[in-house]
Amino acid sequence: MPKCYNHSMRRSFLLTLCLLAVLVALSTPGSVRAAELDRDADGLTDSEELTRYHTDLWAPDSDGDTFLDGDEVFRGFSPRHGDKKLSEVDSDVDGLSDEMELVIGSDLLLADTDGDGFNDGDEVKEGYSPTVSEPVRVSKRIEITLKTQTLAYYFGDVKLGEFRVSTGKRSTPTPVGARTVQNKHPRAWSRSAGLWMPWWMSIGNGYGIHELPEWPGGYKEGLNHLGIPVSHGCIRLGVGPAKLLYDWAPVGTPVIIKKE
Ligand SMILES: [Ca+2]
Ligand SMILES: [Ca+2]
Ligand SMILES: [Ca+2]
Ligand SMILES: [Ca+2]
Repeated sequence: MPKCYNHSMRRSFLLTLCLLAVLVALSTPGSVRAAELDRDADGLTDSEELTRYHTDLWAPDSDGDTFLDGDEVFRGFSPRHGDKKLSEVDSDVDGLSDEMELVIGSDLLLADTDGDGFNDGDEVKEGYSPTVSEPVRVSKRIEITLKTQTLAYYFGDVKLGEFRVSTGKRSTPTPVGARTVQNKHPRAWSRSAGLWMPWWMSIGNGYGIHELPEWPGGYKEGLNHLGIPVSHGCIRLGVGPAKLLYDWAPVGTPVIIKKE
């Protein structure tokens, strides 16, 4: 009799242990699973939809343009604004595009992410972190790689973007080295070359970064020259990127020119 009693006690004890194990297994990794859950199967996890993209975690196509939220993000389009690109929309009108906010880590729908009284866009423009309420400085810099004919610009360690450029041809090469933006002019005239240089940023010794040049007769250097070193030594940028960089980089911004 006591033997039987012990046996049933042991069995219920083992059953309780099993039940506990199942409960622990369901609760602890459950929070991890919830973070990775993609309940509308659109390629974005629930937590990404809630905290990063501010999309509908129950609707795979939040803006109803027939494209899935995840596909839109993957291809650089906004999942909240029809056929607009992330770089073309500024959801919270704080001066930073949705694309920039995602790269920097600030909130798409909060104009003042860190709640310090300064808008995200103003903080980035002035060189402060928009995600830390203390006045933390973040350095800006421009890097040009001659071999790849590319220009990248950075906010701290974060690469904000990269553009194709045209640097100096073999007979008039762009010198490698570390420089700074020394002065700026929206439309500078080159007396030596006889051409206009829109969105001019001088980096010293007559060299500069500017938009594809324009001749007095109205001819503008073609976009097809970007990616090929054909300039007199300056760094030429396309229409769009030139003004973007001009507005973004204050006088004093370091400019690093590397061979490769
Ligand atoms: Ca989802
Ligand atoms: Ca969509
Ligand atoms: Ca914004
Ligand atoms: Ca702020």
